[in-house]
Amino acid sequence: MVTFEVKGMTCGHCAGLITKALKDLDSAAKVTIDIEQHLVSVVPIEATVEELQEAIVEAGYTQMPMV
Ligand SMILES: [Cu+2]
Repeated sequence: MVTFEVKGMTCGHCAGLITKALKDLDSAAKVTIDIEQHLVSVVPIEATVEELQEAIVEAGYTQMPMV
């Protein structure tokens, strides 16, 4: 599992957009979102971490990978 901190994700609408972007990239991935903590956790099946990051950015959000 990889977790990203997504600064601009503030409501369910944002969470929905990000979930859709990630699922479009990797339909079998498991996506868990914590809006209050601005965290997006992904268990990717096919996508790389880099591709997941790109999908979040392309959806219009800036993100930082959590170490
Ligand atoms: Cu929002």
